[in-house]
Amino acid sequence: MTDRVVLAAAGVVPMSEREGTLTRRNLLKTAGAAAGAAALGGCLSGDGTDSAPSGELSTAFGNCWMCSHNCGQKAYVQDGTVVNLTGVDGHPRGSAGPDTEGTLCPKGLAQLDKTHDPKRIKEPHIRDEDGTLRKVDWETAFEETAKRLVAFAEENGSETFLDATSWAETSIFRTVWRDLYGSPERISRGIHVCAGPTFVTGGMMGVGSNNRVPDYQNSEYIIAWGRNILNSFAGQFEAKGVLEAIEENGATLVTIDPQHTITAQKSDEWMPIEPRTDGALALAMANVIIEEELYDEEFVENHTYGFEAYREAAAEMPPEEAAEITGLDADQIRRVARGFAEAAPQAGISVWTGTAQAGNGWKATQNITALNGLVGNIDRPGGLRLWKYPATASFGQVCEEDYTPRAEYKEPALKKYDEYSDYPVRHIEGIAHNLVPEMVDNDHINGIVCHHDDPLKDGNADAWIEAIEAMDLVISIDAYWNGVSRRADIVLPEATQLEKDTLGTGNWSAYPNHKWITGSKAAVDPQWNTKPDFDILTGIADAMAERTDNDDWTIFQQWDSHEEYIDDQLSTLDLTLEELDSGETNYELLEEYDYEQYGEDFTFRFDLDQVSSFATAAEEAGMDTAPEWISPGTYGDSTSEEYPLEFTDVRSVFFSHGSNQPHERLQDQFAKRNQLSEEDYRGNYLYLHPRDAEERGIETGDLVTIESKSGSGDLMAIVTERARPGFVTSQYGFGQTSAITTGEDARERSADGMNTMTLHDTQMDPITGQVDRHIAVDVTPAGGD
Ligand SMILES: Nc1nc2c(c(=O)[nH]1)N[C@H]1C(S)=C(S)[C@@H](COP(=O)(O)OP(=O)(O)OC[C@H]3O[C@@H](n4cnc5c(=O)[nH]c(N)nc54)[C@H](O)[C@@H]3O)O[C@H]1N2
Ligand SMILES: Nc1nc2c(c(=O)[nH]1)N[C@H]1C(S)=C(S)[C@@H](COP(=O)(O)OP(=O)(O)OC[C@H]3O[C@@H](n4cnc5c(=O)[nH]c(N)nc54)[C@H](O)[C@@H]3O)O[C@H]1N2
Ligand code: SF4
Ligand SMILES: [Mo]
Repeated sequence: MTDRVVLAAAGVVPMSEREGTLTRRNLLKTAGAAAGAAALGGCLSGDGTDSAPSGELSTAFGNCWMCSHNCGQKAYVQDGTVVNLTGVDGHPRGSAGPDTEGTLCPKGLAQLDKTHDPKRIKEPHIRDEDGTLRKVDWETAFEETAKRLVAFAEENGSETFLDATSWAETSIFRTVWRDLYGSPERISRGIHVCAGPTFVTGGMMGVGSNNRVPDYQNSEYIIAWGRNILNSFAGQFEAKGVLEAIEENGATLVTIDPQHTITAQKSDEWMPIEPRTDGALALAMANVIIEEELYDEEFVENHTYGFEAYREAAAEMPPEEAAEITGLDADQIRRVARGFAEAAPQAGISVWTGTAQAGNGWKATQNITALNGLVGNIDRPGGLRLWKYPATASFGQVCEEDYTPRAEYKEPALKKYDEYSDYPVRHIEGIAHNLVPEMVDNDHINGIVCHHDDPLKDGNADAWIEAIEAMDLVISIDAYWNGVSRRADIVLPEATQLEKDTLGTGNWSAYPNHKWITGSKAAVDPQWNTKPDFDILTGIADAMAERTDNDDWTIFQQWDSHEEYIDDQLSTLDLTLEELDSGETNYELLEEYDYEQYGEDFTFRFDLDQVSSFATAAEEAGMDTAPEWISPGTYGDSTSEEYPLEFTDVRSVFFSHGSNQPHERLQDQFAKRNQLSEEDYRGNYLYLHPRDAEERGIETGDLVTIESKSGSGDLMAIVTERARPGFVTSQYGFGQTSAITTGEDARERSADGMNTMTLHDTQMDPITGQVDRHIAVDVTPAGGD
C-alpha cells in the first residue's frame, strides 16, 4: 500500500507522522502554510473585476462560520477585498488557550474564497409566472416575497410552510417564521441531519449535548468514538486539546472507527469496528468495568438512576460475544475498558455523528454515554464537562414591542395527523427530514424557506427534489446556486460571514473553566448586490407589515441595525460589539466556573423510563428504555446478495458539508490530496478495499457506479487498505443538486461526482428521525453491466 493511498483514504491533514508523537508545532505549521495558500487564492473584488488590490492594508476581525464554530479570524483587507485570513491568538475555539497561536482549518480559510467568489448569487431573483427567473432589485424582491407569503397563507395555511433555517439559527429567524408568519414546522440541523441521537440522548440522560466534547486538556484517556477529530476540527480547538493532552498528560488516545482515519493513525489504539455495532462494544466495556469493579460506586449510588437495568444489559454482553459482533479482539475490548475506567475520572469520550447517523444510533449513543455515568467522570477534570454558555439576553428579553406569537398553539402535522402514526419520532420531534416528501404528498407541507441550508444532500434526495419541485412556494436565502436556489421562486442572495456583524456565544473550548463570548463587525461590505441575513429578514418583515397591516411585523423596526440588536443581546454581560471587536482580540473570557457544580440532586439516567415522551416512542419502536444491544438492520438497511457492501458518507478536510465545493482552489487541493489532480474530474471519490475492488475489476481512478435499492450514481474510485473490507465511503455534498457550478451562467451545474443521498430513502433513527446514512449498495465499473 502506498502512502498516497493511505493519505487519500483518510482525507488527511498534511501533518508529520507521529511515530508516537504529533506535536502541536507541526499542526500549527500546517495551518500557517494553508493560510499562505489561501492568500494566494482568488482575490476578486465585489464588482467581479480581478485587478490586484494595491491600497493600504488594514485588519478586521471575523468569526468563522464555515462550520458554525466561531473560530476567531483576523482578516487583512485591501481596497475592500479580503487578501488574507489568519486566526486570533488565544481564541477559545481557534487556539490551545492563553498565549497560544490562533489558526483556521483549511475549510475555515476558504471563507476568503467564498467572500469574493464570482460564482455566488449576486442579485435577488424572482420567478415569473412563465417560469423564468429574473433579476430584481431588493425592494421588488421584498414586496414580491410578502405578496407570495400572504397568498400562500390564504391558499395553503401558513402552518404548511416549512422553516429550513440552518446554521444561522438566531432567534430572529424563529421569530419571523414561527411567531410572525405562524408555522410550527421547522427542521433543526442539529437533531434531524447532524446527530439527533447524540443531542437528544445526552439531554435525556442528564448531560445535555455535552457528550460531544469532553474536557480534553485535562484528560488522561480520550476515546474518539466514531469521530475523526483531527480531520473535522483540523488544527482547531478540539484537535489542539487532544494533542495537548497527549503531550502534556501523556494521555492515551483511542479511536473507534471502521476506517483508518487520520485520527486513528495518531492513536495509541485503533478499534476497527464493524459499522453500526458500537452499542455492543459499549455494553461489553461496561461488562468489564462492572465485573472487575472498576466503576465509581459512590457516583453510581448517589447520582444515577437505572443502574440495575444497565447492569443486566451489560451482563449479557461479555467481551467475547462483543468481539463476534464487532469484529474486534476481546483482549483489546478488555484493555480499553480497563484503561478508560482506571484513568477515570480523567477519562473522556467524544461522540457526535459517526455513531449517530444510523438506525440503531440511538442505542449506540445511549450505551456509549452511559459509560460516563458508570465511571463517574461527569463534570470532573478530564471527563465529560458540563460546559456552560454565558447568559446573553434572549429575543423575548430585548424585544420591547408586543406581538402575538402565531404558531404557539399549532401542532406540527406529524403530531396532528393519523397518517404519521407509524412513526414513533412524532412523540419526540415535530418533524423528520426524511418524511418531508411524504408530508408534501399529503398536502401538510406546501412551501419552504431554505436559509443557508441544502436539504437535498441530507437524505432521501430524489424524493426531496420532487418535493421541492411540487411545493407552491420555495424561498431560498443562499449564497450559491445550489439545488434549491436553482429551483426556487424567490432567491435572496445573502452576504457571507465576513460581510456581516456576528456574535458567537460558546460552550466547549480551550478554556474549560470560562464562559466566553466572541463577536466581530463586518470585515468588508456585502459583495455585489447581497445583504446580510438580518437585513433580509427585517426587509421581509417590513414588507409584510405594509402588505398585511399587521403591526406585529413592525417589531424589528426598534433596531436600526444588526449591531444594535447584538448590543441589546450583550447588555446582560455589560458589553458591546464595538468593545468585542476593538483591541487585540475579538473574544472575552467571562465568568469562571468550577467543576462538579451539578449539586446534590443531579441525576444521570442510565434508564430513560421516566422520560415519558421517550418511553412512548421507544415502546412503539420496539425498543427498551434501558441500554440494550440492537443489531444493525433492525431499523434500516442490511446488506444482501444484491447489495453486499455497506456505504456511508464522510467529510473531506477541505469542504464544509455542501457549502464550499464551488471553490476551484479547494477542488484542486482535494484532487491533489487524493493524488488524482491530473484527472479531468473534480467530484467526490469512492473509497473501497482492495479485496472488494479486485472482485469487481476496479482500480484507482476508474469511474464506478454505486447502486442501492433506491438509486445510483457515478463517481471516481480510490482503492485503499484504509477502507474496511465490505465498507465503502465517499464525501457528500457533491453532484447534481450541489452548489458546484460551472460555465458562464452560475446556475449551470457540474456533472462531476454524485449526491450520495440519491442512494437513500427514508431510513432513520425511529426516535429522533435522524437520517440513517448506512446504506446497502453494490459498486460496479461505470458503463458496465
Ligand atoms: N472538514 C469538515 N469538518 C467538519 C465538517 C465538515 O463538513 N467538513 N462539519 C462539522 C460538523 S457540522 C460536525 S457535526 C462535525 C462532525 O465531526 P465528527 O463527528 O468528527 O465527524 P466525522 O469527521 O464525519 O467522523 C465520523 C467518523 O465516524 C466513522 N463512522 C462511520 N460509521 C461508523 C460506525 O458505525 N461506528 C463508528 N464507530 N464510526 C463510524 C466514519 O468513518 C468517520 O471517520 O464536523 C465538523 N467539522
Ligand atoms: N449526506 C450527508 N449529509 C449530511 C451530513 C452527512 O454526513 N452526510 N452531515 C450533516 C451535518 S453533521 C450537518 S451539521 C448538516 C449541515 O448542512 P447544511 O446546514 O445544509 O449546511 P451546508 O451544506 O454547509 O450549507 C448549505 C448551503 O448553504 C449555502 N451557503 C454557503 N455559504 C452561505 C452563506 O454564507 N449564506 C447563506 N445563506 N448560504 C450559504 C450553500 O449553497 C450550501 O449549499 O449537513 C448534514 N448533511
Ligand atoms: S473549525 Fe474550521 S471551519 Fe469550523 S469554525 Fe473553526 S476554522 Fe471555521
Ligand atoms: Mo453537524
